Amino acid sequence: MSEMRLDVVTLFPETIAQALDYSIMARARDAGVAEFSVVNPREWTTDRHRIVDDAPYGGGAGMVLKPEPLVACIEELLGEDEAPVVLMTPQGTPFDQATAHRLANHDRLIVVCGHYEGIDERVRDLVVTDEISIGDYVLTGGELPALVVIDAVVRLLPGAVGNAESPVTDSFSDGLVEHPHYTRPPEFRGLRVPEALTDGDHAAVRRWRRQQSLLRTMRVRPDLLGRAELTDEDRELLAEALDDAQK
Ligand code: JDK
Repeated sequence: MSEMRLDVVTLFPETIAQALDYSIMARARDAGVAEFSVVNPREWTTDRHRIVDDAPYGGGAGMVLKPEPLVACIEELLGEDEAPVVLMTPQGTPFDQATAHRLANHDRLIVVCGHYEGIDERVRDLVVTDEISIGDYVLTGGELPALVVIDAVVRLLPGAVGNAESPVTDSFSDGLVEHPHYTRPPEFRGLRVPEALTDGDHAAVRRWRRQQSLLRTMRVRPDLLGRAELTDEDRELLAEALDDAQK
């Protein structure tokens, strides 16, 4: 089990460094599961004014990140190693749990944040291996998306605090959203915990959870239900629930 090395390339290193100093990232670092470094491509500029951006060729609003400092920075980080170089961008492939698993299988990862209107296309051509979007909305930069990806990847690493068993039973690992959760008290403001969970019948608990998971997925994520591989029991549980709802 080897420690994963994660490098984050950003013009705003304090944002990333602060976030890395708490939650799962800090605990992973303390546990020797992951090692983080945050680098600023401005350090790789060679001009007196340390300029990282410029106006877009062809005109238009906003600034574009120049290729030289970014490529020099990423190439120095890589050295002779091979590692995914992930660019955060609204134009990327939608991030999902399967991508998190794939990235977690590498022993190194370089995440490039970007800012302004984007980066010079030649950075993509030369060093970027993956382009990832965390969703169809536009943020001001790649820093928050990078933290989302890093959090999702790091918690999958062997020895990461809290990953003892959860990744296997995680929502999405079977393509459905999770069933509802309850803890004490048995009644709160007139709302009772479902009897199936308190009767001590383990088979009933399992069936109830599966049924709730299927119902919820149908309600909030019909796209997932369409892709999920349902068993005959799943179909029966769903039919039964829909039947009950009719009454
Ligand atoms: C990295 C810069 C800000 C980029 C122009 C025009 C329609 C927007 C602002 N999932 C997700 N959301 N946002 C990001 C992300 C934004 C970033 C950067 C990631 C670096 N920005 C930005 C592009 C535009 N573009 C067409 C979409 C505006 C990732």
